[in-house]
Amino acid sequence: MERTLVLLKPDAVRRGLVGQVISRYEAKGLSIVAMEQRTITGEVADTHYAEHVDRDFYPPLREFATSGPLVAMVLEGDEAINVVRTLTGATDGRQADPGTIRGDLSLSNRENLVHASDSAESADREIALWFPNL
Ligand code: 3AN
Repeated sequence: MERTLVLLKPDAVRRGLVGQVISRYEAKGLSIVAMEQRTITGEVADTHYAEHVDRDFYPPLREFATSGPLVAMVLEGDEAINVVRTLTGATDGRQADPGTIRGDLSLSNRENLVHASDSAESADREIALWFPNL
């Protein structure tokens, strides 16, 4: 069993897609271990996106990530990290494959609905950041 961190970003909450996105992960067989809606500060965004803080695209991403409530969750299942990345689809919703969450529901590379840990190391770091009591 593996655990991964998923964020349903502020666009998912604003667009009323939280239930639909969670349903896809649940239907796949993943379990929700923890889940909470939060509005984050810029400092939390900087820690979460530590590897991107110096990139050109980071200031608008920071603005977006802090623009309203998001839903953070930990999902668990066999090969959960890769399974969730595959269900989520490529970063740019315009290029993501149909059938994926981003491919079906996003037309943007910033407002792409979901964040999902990209490796075991990222999952450990991100779960500790978002849910330190797990
Ligand atoms: P992913 O979320 O698919 O792992 P990362 O980690 O490369 O993608 O990027 C983190 C976030 O940064 C993306 N979810 C997206 O919101 C934003 N992002 C990445 N690349 C760009 C870009 N070229 N322009 C705008 N936003 C971007």
